Amino acid sequence: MSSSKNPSSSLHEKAGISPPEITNVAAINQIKKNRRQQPSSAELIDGILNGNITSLSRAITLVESTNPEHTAKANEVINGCLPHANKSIRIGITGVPGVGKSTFIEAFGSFLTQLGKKVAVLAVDPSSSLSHGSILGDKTRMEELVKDENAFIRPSASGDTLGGVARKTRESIILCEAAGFDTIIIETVGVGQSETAVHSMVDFFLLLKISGAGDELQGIKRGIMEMADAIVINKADGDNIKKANQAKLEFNRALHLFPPKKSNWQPKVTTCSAITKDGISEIWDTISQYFVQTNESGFFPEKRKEQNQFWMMETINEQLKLNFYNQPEIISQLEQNKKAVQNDEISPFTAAQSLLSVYFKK
Ligand SMILES: Nc1nc2c(ncn2[C@@H]2O[C@H](COP(=O)(O)OP(=O)(O)OP(=O)(O)O)[C@@H](O)[C@H]2O)c(=O)[nH]1
Ligand SMILES: [Mg+2]
Repeated sequence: MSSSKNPSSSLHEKAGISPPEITNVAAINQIKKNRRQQPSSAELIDGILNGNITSLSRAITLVESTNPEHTAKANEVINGCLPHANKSIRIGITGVPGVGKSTFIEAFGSFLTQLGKKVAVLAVDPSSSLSHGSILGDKTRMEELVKDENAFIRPSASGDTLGGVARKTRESIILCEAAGFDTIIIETVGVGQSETAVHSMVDFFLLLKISGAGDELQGIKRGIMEMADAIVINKADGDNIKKANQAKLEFNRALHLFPPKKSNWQPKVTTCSAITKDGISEIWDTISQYFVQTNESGFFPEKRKEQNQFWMMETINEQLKLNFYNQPEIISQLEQNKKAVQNDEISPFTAAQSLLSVYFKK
């Protein structure tokens, strides 16, 4: 019996029956043509520098790809775009789910495009591989902005590690800037370390809040308060206005207790409504003020230089870690060593050392 010879294959052909000819020549030619149509990196760079959105999207797809060939091409495109990037303001926006980030970005982004700005919206959300991209998920909340030809919205790269997602977003920032976007908004959910990652890739960090029952400062992480350049109390409309103003007072009082920032910028607290659009223009005034003040003091360009160095080191750390954990020898010995540590058979230090020496002897 032929199936016993090769039980794993389901592609047995009976002798005497010739395989079907591939007849759809037109389809094959189309596939070949499409392959040829993949633009070269020079073409992509050219397209991006001319503000072509298709080129921009294609380049971001390359950045997000895990295929080494794509990564190499993405690197060429990024290097070609780098001299044309940097002329922008990068704004990070964070806040817990439901605070109104998407609605706010719709209102704020539309306000900016009406001022003649070109706005790109990106996201860092390592959990979005589950929800298929938080921004994409609620593109309906950004109906106006999605249609706006001066806005570009890209959902979060579906993610492996936070480091991976953050790197992809940072590279996408460069591409967006080279394509002429002068205001970059990076959204993140208030989960885990993603806020710290976003903070280290933006110039201005905005924390969205809503007023609660007078216990505004409860449960808010000190680290996030320290990172914020502005705290905006959203949903200040209808019956909520009074409570929002009280929250504003409370946050202001709390912020004054923090030591001065390295930027010498005194964080501002404002209220707004992403629905009525009250307070939206004041937020832009605050950000513009920050831009002027930190450029005059030299802090703005200095911070970007520091961030570049930070991301260089992060990339090295990330790659080293990946390389270590992907070695077959490490994979096969790691679990064993973990168990031995758990059972007190070996000290954590010795266990780590033995794995590291396996790695370094390679
Ligand atoms: N009254 C009022 N409602 C608002 C305002 N902004 C947002 N909302 C409502 O709050 C709800 C959540 O808004 P989203 O914009 O989806 O909030 P989000 O922070 O993006 O939420 P996630 O994407 O889940 O993290 C929606 O029902 C909005 O209509 C506002 O300024 N005033
Ligand atoms: Mg949202």
